Amino acid sequence: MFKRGCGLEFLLVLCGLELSWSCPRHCICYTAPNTVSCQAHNFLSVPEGIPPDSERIFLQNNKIHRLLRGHFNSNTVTLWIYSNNITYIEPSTFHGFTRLEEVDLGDNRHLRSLAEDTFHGLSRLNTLHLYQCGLSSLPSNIFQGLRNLQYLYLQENHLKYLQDDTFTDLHNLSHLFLHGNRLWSLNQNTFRGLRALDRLLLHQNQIEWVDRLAFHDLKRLTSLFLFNNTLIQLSGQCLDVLPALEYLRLNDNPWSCDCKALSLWEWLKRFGGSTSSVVCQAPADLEGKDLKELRKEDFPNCPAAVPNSESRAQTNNVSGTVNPSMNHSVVVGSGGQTHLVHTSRRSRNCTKPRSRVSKGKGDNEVHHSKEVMVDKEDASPDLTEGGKHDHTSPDGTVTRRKHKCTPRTTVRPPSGVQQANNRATLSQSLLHACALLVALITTNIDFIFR
Ligand SMILES: *[C@@H]1O[C@H](CO)[C@@H](O)[C@H](O)[C@H]1NC(C)=O
Ligand SMILES: *[C@@H]1O[C@H](CO)[C@@H](O)[C@H](O)[C@H]1NC(C)=O
Ligand SMILES: *[C@@H]1O[C@H](CO)[C@@H](O)[C@H](O)[C@H]1NC(C)=O
Ligand SMILES: *[C@@H]1O[C@H](CO)[C@@H](O)[C@H](O)[C@H]1NC(C)=O
Ligand SMILES: *[C@@H]1O[C@H](CO)[C@@H](O)[C@H](O)[C@H]1NC(C)=O
Ligand SMILES: CC(=O)N[C@H]1CO[C@H](CO)[C@@H](O)[C@@H]1O
Repeated sequence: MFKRGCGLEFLLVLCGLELSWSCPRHCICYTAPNTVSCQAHNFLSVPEGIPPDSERIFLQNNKIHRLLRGHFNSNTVTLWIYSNNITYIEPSTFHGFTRLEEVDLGDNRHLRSLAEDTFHGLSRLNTLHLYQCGLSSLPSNIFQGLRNLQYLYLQENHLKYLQDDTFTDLHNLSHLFLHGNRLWSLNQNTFRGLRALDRLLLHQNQIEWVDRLAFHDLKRLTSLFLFNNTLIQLSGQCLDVLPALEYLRLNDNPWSCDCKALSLWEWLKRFGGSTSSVVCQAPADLEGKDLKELRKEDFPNCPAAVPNSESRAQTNNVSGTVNPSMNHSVVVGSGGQTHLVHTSRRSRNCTKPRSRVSKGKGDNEVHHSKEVMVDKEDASPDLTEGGKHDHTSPDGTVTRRKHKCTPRTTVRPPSGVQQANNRATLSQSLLHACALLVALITTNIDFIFR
């Protein structure tokens, strides 16, 4: 009798575990790891009844409007909620979520702004997707304390300006995607602290201003994309501080190949990695030529070498002694917009404000049609995680898989879905098997114990 009771209880517990695992309506839940999958079901809000022990929550491709405290549980490790219509995230939504590793909030175009402390305390956060969120600015401490963050996706927002030290705590950051924004300047401390950064994508912005020290902490940077900006000039000294650089894209900028281009020309001669074309837009006699193909004779009457020692001294000095109350002067940008520029900073730029060049406006068209092909190539580089090792062939040429970098509006197949369906049917058949077994045992019990 004892034996019989024990066996039954065991079976019931086994079956009961599967039964009691609640799951929100229209969602699929499964275990190992505990997952709730509610994607693409026109949810207008986060469904109720998400089991508190859920580790992975998939809510992408719905129409969710708001994220509030209490919607999720601090056991969450992975949260995908991209391609919804989130307009508001309560600042405390993720507070105390110390297990959270990946958050995908991308493609929520009406989000527009985030509170400074939204991500505070997420010490395990590894990947943060904020692409296509309509962000026009970032609060200054928004990434504070995210020491484990490796992938930060901020592309295709409306960012005009990045405050100094925005990324300063991100000592582990490997990928920073900022392309397709409206950035026009990179300052001395814009990227301070990014000592592990491997890829910095800044293409398709309006960058015309790069501080000479803008890249000074990026000792491990291998890829720098600056194509399709409004750069007229970039001093070789800006790039000298990048010892690990392998891939540089500078095409589709209105380069001026006068004496100011000499230091870049010299840098390109020394550089052993892969570069794009650098097509000159000015002066008239060099228009359409690639800076890389020019010879020394193409820079007649230019002051001998780059004033390297002079600028380095200046550099060292400036980095320690920036006067915050310095003079301002107004620089009128190409689009007629005015920018405030610190006068003292001008002496250590790597670039030249666009307004300084008086000619070459009409040359834009020629330049564009010439470079369109290159740009198309560059528009979809293979730069996703793990791409690092498969986009360089032994001879050093770069091969690219197309569309790897396009935003995930068409979604990666959530790794759980297939499994989810299998699991659902599996647990059902398991339930049937259990019922059958229990029935069998109870009906034949006398026979068994006879
Ligand atoms: C998304 O939200 C915004 C702001 O509330 C609204 O104007 C827009 O119509 C919504 N879009 C969809 C597709 O629901
Ligand atoms: C940074 O990344 C490495 C692995 O790349 C990891 O071992 C380390 O724990 C991470 N976090 C910090 C704070 O360095
Ligand atoms: C350059 O970027 C802008 C957006 O900043 C885009 O509209 C334009 O098509 C791009 N130009 C090329 C040649 O790709
Ligand atoms: C810094 O600049 C001052 C003059 O402004 C100069 O006397 C000094 O030698 C400079 N220091 C360095 C390290 O270049
Ligand atoms: C600003 O510049 C002007 C002219 O260059 C100068 O006379 C003035 O002293 C400067 N002001 C400050 C605060 O540096
Ligand atoms: C080093 C360098 O290129 N400095 C330039 C910064 O910009 C000003 C004009 O705004 C130039 O005169 C400097 O030569």
